[in-house]
Amino acid sequence: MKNIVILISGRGSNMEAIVRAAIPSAHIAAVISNRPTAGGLSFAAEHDIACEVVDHTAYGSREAFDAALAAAIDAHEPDLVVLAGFMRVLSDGFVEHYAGRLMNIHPSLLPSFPGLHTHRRALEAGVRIHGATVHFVTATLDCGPIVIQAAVPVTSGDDEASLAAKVLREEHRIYPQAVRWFAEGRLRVEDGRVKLAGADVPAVLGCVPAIDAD
Ligand code: NHR
Ligand code: GAR
Repeated sequence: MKNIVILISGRGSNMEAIVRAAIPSAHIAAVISNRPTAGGLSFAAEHDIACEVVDHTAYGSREAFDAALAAAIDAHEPDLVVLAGFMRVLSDGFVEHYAGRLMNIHPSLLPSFPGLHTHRRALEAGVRIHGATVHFVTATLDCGPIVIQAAVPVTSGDDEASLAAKVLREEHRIYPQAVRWFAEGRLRVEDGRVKLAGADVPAVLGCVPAIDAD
């Protein structure tokens, strides 16, 4: 059984998807938020998962916040720490401490659009394919080894909200899958790339033309 600690900042729908997946080899030991008002905390409490808040506004520096956050996390002896809509950039020391056991979901097809406001930037860039990426976290923001990605088409009627909704549906599919692979001990990182032990998942992807029917 692998102990998993999930970090959230808001709604927590990815955390909810991971909890609902009821992964046999994964125990969700705690949900920790940096915001006391995060909506996801009530879902976690209702499911009898230990909930904690480490409020970043109470700390004078990023390092002080990260040290308090790490202490709260380590009390649960995690095998894996999952960032699920967690919105604070983490210091190099924090990332180093959790090397190989810290995962994030990012709402774009990395390496495109690292950072914030990914759906708006994808629309501005005119990409025809957008999506989400689960990756291991390294010190360089949104640059760590990729575990799984899912793509969605961008269509002419899309705005930021519709695109975010399409991508979020895929996030809820791929994040539990990535956590399951980790919990089953099937992931390893070699030369900066993720290897999956056992059968590969079949991948099917169409192409999305530039001409949309209006
Ligand atoms: N930390 C490191 N070192 N490396 C990564 O890859 C990280 C990370 C921390 C969070 C998630 C990430 C995302 O998926 C993530 C990956 C927050 C920001 C940000 O700029 C950027 C990327 C991500 C999360 N946050 C602002 C900050 O000053 C605060 C924004 C807010 O509070 O709303 O930290 O996109
Ligand atoms: C998700 O789309 C996640 O990919 C994104 O925020 C949303 C959180 O939703 N993460 C980031 O933008 C990280 N900077 P959730 O709280 O319902 O899981």
